[in-house]
Amino acid sequence: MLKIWGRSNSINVQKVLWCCAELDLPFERIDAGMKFGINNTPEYKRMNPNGLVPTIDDDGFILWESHAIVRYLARKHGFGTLCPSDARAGADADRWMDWYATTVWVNLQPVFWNLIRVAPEQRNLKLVEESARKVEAAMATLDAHLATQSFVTGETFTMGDIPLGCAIVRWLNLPLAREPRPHIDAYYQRLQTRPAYRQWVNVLPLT
Ligand SMILES: N[C@@H](CCC(=O)N[C@@H](CS)C(=O)NCC(=O)O)C(=O)O
Repeated sequence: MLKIWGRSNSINVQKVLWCCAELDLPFERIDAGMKFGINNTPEYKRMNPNGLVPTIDDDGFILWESHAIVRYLARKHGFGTLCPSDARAGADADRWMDWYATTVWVNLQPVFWNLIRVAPEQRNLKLVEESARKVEAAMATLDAHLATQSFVTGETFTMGDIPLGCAIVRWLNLPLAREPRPHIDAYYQRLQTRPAYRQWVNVLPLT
């Protein structure tokens, strides 16, 4: 059976768990990372030299990097659905996954980390403010994109929605002032109709 190492409140692990649940794929999850440890042991680092979660073992095939894992599982078990079979639609899904990494999470991560994981007296509020401004700019782009379609690549849910769906729940539930983004709000509502999203990603309060 597919094995997944990673604590379930990690955004990168959640992408993989959500993907598996969308694909109805059975898996065994081993808690690892932060308070659970394991990820810095020599045994773990032989699988994943970064010492980060998630890592998967699919019948002897070891893979790390959450987007590579999502793409692999979607291609293997959801080709034509979660992983678009058309080259252009696939590139479109890849584009939004990459955009999440280069433009959204790189700025949302310091906001999330400071407001949720750092003690109030130790928060870097200047960094939070600067980063949140950059996230707003990205959210304006996403909101405009979602004005004319239900999901990031069109009218059907694909792997392209997985990283952004994980980011959205965090962004919308952080204790922050945000610009109104009606199309992102509607997207978030749409994602919440998916049992796999409710089970693994839309888990509140944020931790
Ligand atoms: N680019 C990697 C990043 C992995 C990563 O940063 N994982 C974090 C959790 S979200 C981690 O392992 N942190 C150390 C820990 O949890 O102990 C991916 O997408 O898989």
